[in-house]
Amino acid sequence: MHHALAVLLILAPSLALAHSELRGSSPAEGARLTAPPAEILLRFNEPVQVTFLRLLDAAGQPLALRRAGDAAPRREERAVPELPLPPGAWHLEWRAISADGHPIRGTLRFTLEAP
Ligand SMILES: [Cu+2]
Repeated sequence: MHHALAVLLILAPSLALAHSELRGSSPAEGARLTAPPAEILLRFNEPVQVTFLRLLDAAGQPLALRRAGDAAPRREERAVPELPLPPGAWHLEWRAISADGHPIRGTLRFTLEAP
């Protein structure tokens, strides 16, 4: 096989099937909130299967989250904190299966200011 064609055939699938991406969230990355969020929303560019969500305070202590949906792939994943968040720095760790079947992950950081 011609060498340039072989290279094209190897590269083409990975170009066509890019990983899904986080496109937005609520709270937004780096947000400074004055009231506890009623829910946390992750918005992706295409449906993904979220496999792991963990909300941690500045000391690394988790606060329980209730997932809003079932385990089906979705473009928007919602979770509700089971208690109102105390003020401080928070981060949400997430993992998902991208629409192309690959694992993706990220961390969303926001701060809840003291009243
Ligand atoms: Cu991928």
